[in-house]
Amino acid sequence: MAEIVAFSKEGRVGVITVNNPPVNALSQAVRAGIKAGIEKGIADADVSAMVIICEGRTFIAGADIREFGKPPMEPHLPDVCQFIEDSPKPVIAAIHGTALGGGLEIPLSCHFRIALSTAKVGLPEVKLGLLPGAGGTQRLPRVAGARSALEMITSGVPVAAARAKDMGILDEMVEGDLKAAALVFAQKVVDQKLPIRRVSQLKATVDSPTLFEDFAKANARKFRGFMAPFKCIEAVKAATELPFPEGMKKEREIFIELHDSNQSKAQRHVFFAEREVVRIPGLPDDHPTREIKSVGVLGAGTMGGGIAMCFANAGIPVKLLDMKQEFLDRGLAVIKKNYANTVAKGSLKQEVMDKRLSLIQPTLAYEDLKDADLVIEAVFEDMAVKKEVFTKLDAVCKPGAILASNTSYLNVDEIAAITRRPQDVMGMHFFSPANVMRLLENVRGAKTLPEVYATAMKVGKKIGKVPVLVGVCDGFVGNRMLAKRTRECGFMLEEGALPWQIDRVIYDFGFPMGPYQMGDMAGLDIGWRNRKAKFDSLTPREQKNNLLDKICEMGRYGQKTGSGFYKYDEKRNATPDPMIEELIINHSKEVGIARRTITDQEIIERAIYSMINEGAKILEERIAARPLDIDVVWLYGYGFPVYLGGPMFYADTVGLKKVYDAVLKYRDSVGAEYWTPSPLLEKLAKEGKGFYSK
Ligand code: T1G
Repeated sequence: MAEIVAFSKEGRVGVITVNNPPVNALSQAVRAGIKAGIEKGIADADVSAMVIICEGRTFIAGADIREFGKPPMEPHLPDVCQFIEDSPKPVIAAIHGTALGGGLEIPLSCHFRIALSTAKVGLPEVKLGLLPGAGGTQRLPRVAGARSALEMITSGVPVAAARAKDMGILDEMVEGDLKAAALVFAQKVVDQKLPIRRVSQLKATVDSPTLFEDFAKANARKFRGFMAPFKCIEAVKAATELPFPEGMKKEREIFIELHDSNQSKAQRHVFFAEREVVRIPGLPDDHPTREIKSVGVLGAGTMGGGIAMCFANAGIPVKLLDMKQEFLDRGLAVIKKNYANTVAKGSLKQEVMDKRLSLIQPTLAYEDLKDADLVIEAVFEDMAVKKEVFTKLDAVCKPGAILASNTSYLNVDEIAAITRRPQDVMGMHFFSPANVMRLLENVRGAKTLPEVYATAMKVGKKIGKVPVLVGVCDGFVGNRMLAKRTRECGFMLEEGALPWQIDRVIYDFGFPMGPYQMGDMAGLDIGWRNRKAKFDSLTPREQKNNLLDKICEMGRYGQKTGSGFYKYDEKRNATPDPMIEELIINHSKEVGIARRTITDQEIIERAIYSMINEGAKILEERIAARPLDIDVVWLYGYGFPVYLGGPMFYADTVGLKKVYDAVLKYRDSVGAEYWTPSPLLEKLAKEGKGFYSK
């Protein structure tokens, strides 16, 4: 086993090489190894300068996140950084790949920093609900200025080497052999007797007396609900006001506060959940999969067009089929407009847009799909139409082609059953807009082969999605839980709440917007159509709760018609509509419900705990294999606030006993047919456990 940190000498240069795959995370052994290497270099009279460099695909990518939550072990990273900076001999950091978090704090404590032009450097701790905890908030402002440091630290977005050099973070950008370049640089430092520059002794520049307040105000919306970004601002401000040692104390205080916070625990959970979710329990990571070299997409509408873009963006050729040329023309025009908008924003080059467009071939002929390795149908949400389409696909597509439906709730097993290849049929449920939303629910049918859904998981990742494997039921995971929230909010309107109160509470909880503003934006007619399709399966109370029907019957479909639950001005700004309030009050009278005050807490419990209870049932039925699958669905498909970790992680934070007691309360007040407690929730609550506690 190669040494995790090796010390070698090249002439008069001591080379400290880190080799801790996969990303050279700063585990205890790495921290101790770096410190030991610096000690050796200092002690060795033949060594005049030192280089810190890494093997593998990247320079250090940060502290070892797996160590968080465990008792910290010495040497602590801030102390290692200080030890490097105090070295009497110059230390040069040689960076490649992505030097992130502690992986940039180590170079900042070095006396010089060089990087390959392809490297990136960043301080992404804020994405974990933290702040750089080893001097990053104190040293970065001293080399790059307070404003650049604020932007980097509160966004967590890495910067490319060229930009980092302009900012003063890097001394030199190099090409080719990094180690050779580092040795040349080190020798130059020695030969030219370049003075040792300790960043902590520099002064952080502030380009405006109101920089920090202005920055907080300008980013208030973006940082809404999060603790860490505001704490980052506080720490950077300290770098401009306090001597370095006091600033470091301030940073340490804040780091510990954030580290112990529920928000950071949630965001660290999300970091690992997003990576774990693509692994299928019980299936080895290297389970055989089918190669997807070409794809067919049926339906050139909003969803089909977005799906086609996903594959073209990943360089996979797509045949886009529809029934009429005019549908294809319209679909391609929308795709072109989407790409053109991105080019106009400067985040896509024209030649890349042209290349991607060239990969999307429109066609009217099923015959053209005969060689496709995967075909995804995104036609009208009607079982008869789906069956007709799959019958044709089954006849045309080659053996081994995977046939997937983008249906958002129809029974995938019923679709598979009309083909001769049910083992190759599954659901691939994209979320609108498909070329933007990262969630992909891969629905495995009763007969779907593991090789088939393993392929869907792999290709989902390849096209930049966060794929979650789910089972067949009405609404799979996301929409099944959403239906409970929608029902409870509809009931609360009858009982005393108003749309704008519910929207405020759900928005303040952390969602991008509340259910009624969301409905107005998506178009109320979609929900209305779904309600009519399912009307016979609704309970009598749900059938009589016809507020949505009444609003749609007035032609009020939401933003696109200028009014829905809200009124909209020409800029689509929403205003509560007294007419809707009157309609709701009259409706309560019609259904004989005496209106009462509904508290914000009740709205949270009935909107969110109803989903948690349903999530527990989804786990019992093995529609989702793990609570993290449910969390990921809600984080990436519905905007569940990341600092709460997803509905199941949030439930653990609240405490399952509290959730369970609330479920019993609403079972008695709203009705057992809506609030039957999940046996799993009951069991865990009574055992004092959580969904995640072992
Ligand atoms: N610690 C532990 N494991 C890590 C890790 C880390 N920092 N980063 C990645 N991994 C694992 C990851 O779980 C996966 O494991 C494998 O490496 C490949 O990762 C004191 C406190 C570097 C851009 O936040 O952004 O420093 O699933 O699939 O897509 O101030 O990983 O294979 O078992 O993501 O090529 C700050 C987090 C830490 C960087 C590579 N640093 N990592 O992306 O591979 S806090 C970060 C990333 C800190 C100091 C503070 C990405 C990547 P497995 P991957 P990738």
